[in-house]
Amino acid sequence: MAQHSAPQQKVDLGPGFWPVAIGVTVFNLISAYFIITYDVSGFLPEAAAPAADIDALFKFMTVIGNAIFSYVAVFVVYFSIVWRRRATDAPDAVGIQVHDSPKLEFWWTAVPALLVVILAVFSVKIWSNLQAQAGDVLTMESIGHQFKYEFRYPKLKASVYDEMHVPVGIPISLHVTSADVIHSFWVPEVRIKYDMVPGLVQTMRFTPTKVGTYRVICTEFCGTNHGNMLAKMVIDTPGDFDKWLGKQAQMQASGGGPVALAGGNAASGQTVFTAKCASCHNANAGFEGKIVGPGLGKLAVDPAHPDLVTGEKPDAAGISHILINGYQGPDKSTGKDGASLGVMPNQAANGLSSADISNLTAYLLSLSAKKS
Ligand code: HEC
Ligand SMILES: [Cu+2]
Repeated sequence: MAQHSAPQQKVDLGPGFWPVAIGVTVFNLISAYFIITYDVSGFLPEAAAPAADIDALFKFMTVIGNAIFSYVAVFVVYFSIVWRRRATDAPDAVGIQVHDSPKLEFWWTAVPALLVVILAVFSVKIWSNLQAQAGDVLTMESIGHQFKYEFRYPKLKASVYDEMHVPVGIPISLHVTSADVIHSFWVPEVRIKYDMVPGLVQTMRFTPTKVGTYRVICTEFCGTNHGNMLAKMVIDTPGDFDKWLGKQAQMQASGGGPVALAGGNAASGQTVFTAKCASCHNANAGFEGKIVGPGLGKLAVDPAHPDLVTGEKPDAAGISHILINGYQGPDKSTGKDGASLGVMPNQAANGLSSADISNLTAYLLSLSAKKS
C-alpha cells in the first residue's frame, strides 16, 4: 500500500449524501423507538424469569441490525444512482478509483467492534444472572424419549410423563438429557431452549413467574413422530404444586387399588388411550405397526404374535399385568431372544388409576374383536 499510493483526492459523495444520511438516521431513530416500546406479550407471553431479559437482548439486536441494514441498503441504491454510467462518458471510461481511506477504515472497524462488545457484556450478564440461583431451588430432570418427555422429581419414586408441574416463584434447575436420539426441550414462554443429547446432561435454569399451562416442544427432528412430541408445563401456585406432588406420590405408592378385570368400559378406555398411550402405540396396526412400542390393533388375534411380549396370554389378565407392572425385555411371544423393544412404563409412570386399567383392557380387547 505504502509504496505508491496516489495522493489522496477528495472523493465526491454526490449532491444528496448528507440529506440521505440524515433521512436514514431519522428513520432509524423512529424505528428504534417502535422496536423498543413494542409489546411482544400480545403474541408471545412471558412466563419465566429470563424471558424479559432475553426479549430486551433481542430488541437491542433488532435495533442495531435494522440500522446496519437500512444504511447499507439505502446507500447501495444512492451511490449506484450518483455514480451511474452517463451517456456522455467515453466508451472506455472507468469509475473513480478509491484507495485506502484510513479514517473510514478506522470507524467501520471500531463501531462494529464496540457493538459486539456491548452485545457480549449484555449476554454474559443475563447468562450469569441465570446461573446464580439462590434460596429454595427445585432440582429436577427431564429425559427425552421417542416421542415423549419423562420427568423426574426428587420426592417421587417413579417418573411422570407428558406433564410437568413447577411452582411459581421457585427457581428451577432442570437437568435435561435423552434416552435415545437427540431431542430438545423448549418452552417458548421461557425463551430458552436446550438440546437433549444422549450421554450429556445439561442444566437449564429458569424461574417461573406466571401461573398457567404452557407447551414443551421438541425442536430436533427425532423421528417420524417428532411432531407429536409435546408435553405440558403447568406453572402452579406453591400450594397447588404441593397438592399435585402429593397426589402423584400417593398414586405411585398405592398403585390405585385392586383392578376389576370384568366390566371395563371400552369407550372410556379409548379416551385414556388417546391421552396416555397414543404417543407410543398405534391402535390401528398389528404388532409390526411400531411407534415406540408395538401396534396394539390386533393384540389378541395376531397369528404372527400370539402372546404378549411378556410371554403372557393376550387376555384381560395378561394385558392388565403389563399395564400395571410395565415391561422391558426380550419379546417372549415369538421366542426370539432379541433385545428389548424399549420401555413400557408401569402404572404409576403412565398415571393410571385401577379403573383406567380395566377400561384400557376392555378397549384393547374390543380392537381385536373388530379385526378378528
Ligand atoms: C413411552 C412409551 C410407551 C407408553 C407411553 C406406553 N407404552 Fe405400551 N409398550 C411400550 C413398549 C416399548 C412396549 C414393548 C416393551 C418390550 O417389549 O420390551 C410396550 C408394550 C405394550 C403392550 C404389549 C404389546 C404386545 O404385543 O405384547 C401393551 C398391551 C401395551 N404396551 C399397552 C400400553 C397402554 C394401554 C399404554 C397407555 C396406558 C401404554 N402401553 C403406554 C411403550 C409404551
Ligand atoms: Cu424429540
